[in-house]
Amino acid sequence: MKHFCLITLLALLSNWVIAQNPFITHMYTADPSARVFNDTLFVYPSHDQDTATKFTMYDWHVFSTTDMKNWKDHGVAFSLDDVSWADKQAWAPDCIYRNGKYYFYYPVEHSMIGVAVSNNPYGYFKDPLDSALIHTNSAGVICNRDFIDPAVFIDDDGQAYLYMGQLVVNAIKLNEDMISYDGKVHIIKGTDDFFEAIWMHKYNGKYYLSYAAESGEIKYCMSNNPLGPFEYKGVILPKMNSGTNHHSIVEYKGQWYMFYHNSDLYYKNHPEVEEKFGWGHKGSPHPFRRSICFDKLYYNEDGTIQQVIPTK
Ligand code: FUB
Repeated sequence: MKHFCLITLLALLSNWVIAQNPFITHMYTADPSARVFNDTLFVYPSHDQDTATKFTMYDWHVFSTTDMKNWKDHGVAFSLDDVSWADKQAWAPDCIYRNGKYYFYYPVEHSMIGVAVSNNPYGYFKDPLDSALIHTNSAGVICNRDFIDPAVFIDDDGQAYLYMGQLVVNAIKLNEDMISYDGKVHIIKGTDDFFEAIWMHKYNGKYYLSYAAESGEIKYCMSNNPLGPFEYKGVILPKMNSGTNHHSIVEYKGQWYMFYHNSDLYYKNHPEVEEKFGWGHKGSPHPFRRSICFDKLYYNEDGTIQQVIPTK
């Protein structure tokens, strides 16, 4: 009995991780989408394998906190094992709540977006369609590149949008059921140097589209309309030491935060690998083991965003 209690206690403790940057250190995580559901902040990242030398990812964990210090790993929320129509590249996901259910949008095989549904924010999610929600061939749009990095947004009037893409920002209007759309793909204009990792949020009535630029920085633009056109505003996060840059922006308990990833943990765990170019430098190496971080984000009085300073 004593042993059982000690083992249970240790197992519970090992599920909780004390905050720091990176704030998840027992596994590699990337591409964090942060969401607030019922006063709890949830993070939906992708999961870099411990030995990865490519973006070979297979499943997604969910993490949560109520104090920005103690994080709970809820374990695998969804996995490619439960996707009948794809078997590789479980990349950057996102999740949203609507009408009593949680909708988990996930990209696979660098070209398709799926949706999985659960009654709670940490899964386990189930694929109701048994096929992609959208893929580059079904979209009927020529040359809008790959559908990756889905970012979901529900406007105040109840219309839900799903943004996705690499090199081109694509958006669809989701139907009320959140697992189908009206058949049209909108191409969003006004970004500068757009590469990938779209995030959409609204602040004081304005729409903010932020993204990873080809320069490696996170940049943003603003509009009065969720489908644009947008006006480019500037850089809000420097290039990281992780090859890729990917972020999300969320308000929690009155404070705005930016979540992002870097490869500090990988370099710490692998001192034999030289961090050749360091923080924010052009041409940094491209480790496929990344770790999620967060820092506070502030707006200026005119609604523009101040550049986030990454803390260690
Ligand atoms: O994690 C795989 C890919 O790397 C994501 O889809 C991109 O945004 C980049 O972070």
